Amino acid sequence: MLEFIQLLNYRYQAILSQRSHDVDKISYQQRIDQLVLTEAFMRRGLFIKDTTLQPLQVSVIGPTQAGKSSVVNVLLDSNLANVSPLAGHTIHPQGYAQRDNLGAGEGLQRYFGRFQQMPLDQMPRDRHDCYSFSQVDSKSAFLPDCVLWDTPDFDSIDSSVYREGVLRAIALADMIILVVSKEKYADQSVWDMMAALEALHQPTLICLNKLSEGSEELLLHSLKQKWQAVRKDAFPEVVPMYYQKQIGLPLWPNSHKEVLKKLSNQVDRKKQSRNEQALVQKYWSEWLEPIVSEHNAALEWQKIVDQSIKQALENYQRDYLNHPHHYETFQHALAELLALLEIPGLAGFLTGARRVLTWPIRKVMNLGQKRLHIADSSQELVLLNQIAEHTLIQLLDQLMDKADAESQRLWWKEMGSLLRRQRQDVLHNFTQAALAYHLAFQQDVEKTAQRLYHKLQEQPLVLNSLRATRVTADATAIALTLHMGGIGIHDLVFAPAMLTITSLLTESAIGSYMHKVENDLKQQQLHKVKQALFVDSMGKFLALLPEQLSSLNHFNIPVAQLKAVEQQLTEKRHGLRLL
Ligand SMILES: Nc1nc2c(ncn2[C@@H]2O[C@H](COP(=O)(O)OP(=O)(O)OP(=O)(O)O)[C@@H](O)[C@H]2O)c(=O)[nH]1
Ligand SMILES: [Mg+2]
Repeated sequence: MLEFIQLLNYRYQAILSQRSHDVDKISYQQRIDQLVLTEAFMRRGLFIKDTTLQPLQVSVIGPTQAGKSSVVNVLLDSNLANVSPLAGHTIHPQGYAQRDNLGAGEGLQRYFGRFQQMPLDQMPRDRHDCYSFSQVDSKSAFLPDCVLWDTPDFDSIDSSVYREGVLRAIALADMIILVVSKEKYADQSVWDMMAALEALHQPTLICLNKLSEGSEELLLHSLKQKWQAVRKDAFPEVVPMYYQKQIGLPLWPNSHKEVLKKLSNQVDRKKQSRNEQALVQKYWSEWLEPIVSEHNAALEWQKIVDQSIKQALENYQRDYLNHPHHYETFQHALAELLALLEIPGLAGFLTGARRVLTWPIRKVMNLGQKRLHIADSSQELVLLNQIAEHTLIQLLDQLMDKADAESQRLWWKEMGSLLRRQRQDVLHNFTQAALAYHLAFQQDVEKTAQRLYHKLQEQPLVLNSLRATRVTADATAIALTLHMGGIGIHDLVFAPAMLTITSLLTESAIGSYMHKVENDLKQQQLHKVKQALFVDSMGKFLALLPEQLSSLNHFNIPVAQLKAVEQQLTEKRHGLRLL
């Protein structure tokens, strides 16, 4: 699951950077934030599992200039956190562990991943992928044993560049201290953030900073309303803070000395994996919305492909198998039959050729060459290639229509250019597959001839009358010429002698058997053409086309992968940590 969240995050970021013109930037950015937060929260799951003696992690968060760094200094009784009147002063997560917490930094680097740990006094202002971790000498009167994190703001103009650091520092926390000032507490960014954090179930305290005498009660009331508008959990305790001009720091009131220690009793790390699962479920359908749209487009594409293939096969039947003039395969089988019959009168017609040929003819024919020659002159192959070309043209037209009219325009547009680019290759592969089918099918043709031959042998009358006619000898000569490459199959079909033989057989006692054999042959042919050419060759290529879409512009997450992850989400009731 963690890997899948990372993958989603990468894809969202890539797509946002490539296609900021045609996606809803704001919602994409929100989802990226949710993904970063969720990923970090899951990493926290690993962090607290690996290091069971981890001290509490407490993060001080809030809008810029609310006084976060000042509150950190007050709590630690130090001046380590840099305070400045310039907005966006703190730009890195900065952790402070109290003296007794030796080893408190253990596992932090793993948690922060690509963020680099740096000494506090060397934090670079031009890099945002770092954090610091320091030990503080003093022991706080207000804090339980913990690592206290000062964090960057999440609302200033520049905050988007260091937002990931903020989210990581937030997701790490067992407890949150939200610092707001009277100027900032009502900002939308504060309440958007607090709404997003509800699913993390972190016990929270609010510091209401920069208070002036007399404003406290009114602000408290308003603050509570704001909280209740975005969160269902109880309104947290609020620490009112007034400024101490002499020391330049706000004062933590003595009345609230124990508040953080008390709050730490509410921390329950055992609920971590359940909370992770709930967090993922909360956003799941929102994150997957564009992925599901891609899947729907792919399904629609598959329907279009299936329909085109169905149409192509109908054309093949209409223009070849069932076409009275074009269909030649069965005639070819008849020609093979005549060769099998070895008509005695043939010798006279083949005087020259007989000397060259050693009878029976089947033994001397170079089968491979014969087959190639037959394929060369095949009307069927010409027609199949035409149908393939026509099918691709129609598919391209449909892709263009979709790119003009539907949602997922870019998806359809890119599918169109992918297919256009590869059209020649598809056709080439189709032609090769058609040739291979055609050559292999000669075996079926020969088997058909055998079937007829055996039938004829059961019918000596028909056989004898066949042998007795001169026209049979003519037809056989033509059939042999076909074998020798002297004529093409199409000429054979129209040769008068062949036509006569065909009608002779059709009208004979084996006429209905002939029909049956012809129909069987057509069925086999249809089946093989469908499977080898339109399903295995063209169909497979077209079905896999969406997978070739660029992962920079599209999510390209296969349905099966999504299904597997979704199953994890519903099945693992004990949480995601195991995944
Ligand atoms: N008047 C008044 N000023 C305060 C108070 N607390 C902090 N300040 C001043 O407000 C300014 C900002 O304080 P910081 O603690 O740096 O605020 P921050 O939230 O860390 O700000 P960023 O790191 O920039 O996001 C500083 O000049 C502080 O001296 C307060 O309670 N009252
Ligand atoms: Mg600061």
